[in-house]
Amino acid sequence: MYLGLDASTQSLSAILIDTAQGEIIAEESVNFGAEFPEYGSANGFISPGKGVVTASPLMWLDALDLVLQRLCDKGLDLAKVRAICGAGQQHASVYLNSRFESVLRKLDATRSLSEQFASTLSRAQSPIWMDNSTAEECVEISNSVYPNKKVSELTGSVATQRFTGPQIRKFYKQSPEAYSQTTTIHLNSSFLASIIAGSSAPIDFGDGAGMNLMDIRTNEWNSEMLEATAPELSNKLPELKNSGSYISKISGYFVNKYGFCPNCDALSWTGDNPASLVGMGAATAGKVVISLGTSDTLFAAMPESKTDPNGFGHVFGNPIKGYMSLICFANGSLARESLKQQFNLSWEQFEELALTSKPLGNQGKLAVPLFTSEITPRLQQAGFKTNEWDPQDEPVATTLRALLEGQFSNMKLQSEWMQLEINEILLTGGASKNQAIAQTVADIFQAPVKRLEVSSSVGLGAAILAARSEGASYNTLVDTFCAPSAGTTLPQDGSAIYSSHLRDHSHFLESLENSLGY
Ligand code: ADP
Ligand code: XUL
Repeated sequence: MYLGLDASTQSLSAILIDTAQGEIIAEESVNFGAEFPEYGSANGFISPGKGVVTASPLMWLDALDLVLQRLCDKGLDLAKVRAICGAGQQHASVYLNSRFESVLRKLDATRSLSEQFASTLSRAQSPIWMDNSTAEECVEISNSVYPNKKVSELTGSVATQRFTGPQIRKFYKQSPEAYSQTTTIHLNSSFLASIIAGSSAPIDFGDGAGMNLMDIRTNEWNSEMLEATAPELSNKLPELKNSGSYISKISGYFVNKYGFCPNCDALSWTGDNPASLVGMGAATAGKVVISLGTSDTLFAAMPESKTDPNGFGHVFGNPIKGYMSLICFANGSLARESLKQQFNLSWEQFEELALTSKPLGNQGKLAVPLFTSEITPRLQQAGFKTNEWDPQDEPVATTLRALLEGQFSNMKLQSEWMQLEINEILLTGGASKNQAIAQTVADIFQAPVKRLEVSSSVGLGAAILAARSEGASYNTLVDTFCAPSAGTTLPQDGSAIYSSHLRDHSHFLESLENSLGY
């Protein structure tokens, strides 16, 4: 058996696969907001203002303990797990002091992880991918080292607010003493991999590319980018390695507490999007994935690195081979939830209303959700922006359709630089089961939409990387675990409407960029 862990924005999930039987043995999930109200993070994070968005790494550790406990409570024999891999929300960084390594080596199975690691943090909260408080640092970095075009060619992205380099620079400027007490900076993924291994883990090329610090051509830290970011940074970063690399045998903590075998391998983790690429069976070129988790993302394998001339898209390492291209939208599930709450709807009612609201194209009533500042394109927070119509004068269904058409028209327009030939779309993430959402994706992209049976393609991708570490072939694992679920394919509708709709949406976005761009 192989264990894949998915440490996402709102939850930590586990999936156990049996490659001999070709079966998924168990899926289990712990929601941060519901299980740990003491952290005050209903959706997995806190946002105290000024674009700052953080989460407690101790909350992630409590969730790790709880999800493993739940697997044990189900009667699963974790001694059969041969290797563990995982994936974390990208860009989130964890700041650790000199006690970290010694606590890692001497973990006590009678105490919780959070209790033991509390004293190892040199920064109590981790900035996460939703943070956009580093505009100044992005400008400083690109001014002092290379112009943004070169930063993008070198690191895969222009200097980007949520990326770890600008976040580290802000921490160094605001809290120089705490920065100097920081001996190691991990990502969410490499931090949790370290805990499982009981020793400091590497950062992989998938997640490393989300930092504005790694040279995507050589997969090494770039010394100029490091120097432009903060002093002594090269001493504080772990080494870089491929995802799913062997770190060590599992820490004794997990053997004693949850019954893992001491021979179980602890592997290096990756980011949630690179893992999802693997778990959707899309790590080889030709398939396009749209993931609707807390963030909405669109990504695809890319044999050669090609960067976004507009500066919104990213290139990350692909855990199987080569690269992946990605665009990420901040007004994803949380924007849909916002309207769902405002109109007091269940997801079933949301689905029904959005599905029945015809005609496609919403008779020209367009919308761009800006409940939080958008990153693709860069637009300031401004609520639900419409092209001169008032949602109060319209049925709820019209507003829901405007929201969904707005989200996916923007996604289609922003994906053009990737020059993808889209013959079908693989849809995943919490919102992918919603028929109205899936149908809107099919219509706007004018391609059929397929979905997988598993709820977490991220966890499945991690479990596949774990199985691969013992020699299983990726193609065989994909054939076994990643077949689209029968009966879930949705064909597209409305081709004539959507070409003119996209043109109108593009003009609307341009007008918003003139007034709200940052
Ligand atoms: P993450 O991995 O980022 O934590 P998930 O992939 O678990 O996120 O997706 C969580 C999101 O899925 C929630 O924010 C919720 O808005 C959305 N969601 C769950 N069920 C539905 C549904 N039936 N329709 C639309 N959205 C849904
Ligand atoms: C990708 C991004 C998000 C996070 C959280 O660049 O910021 O998709 O990985 O899911």
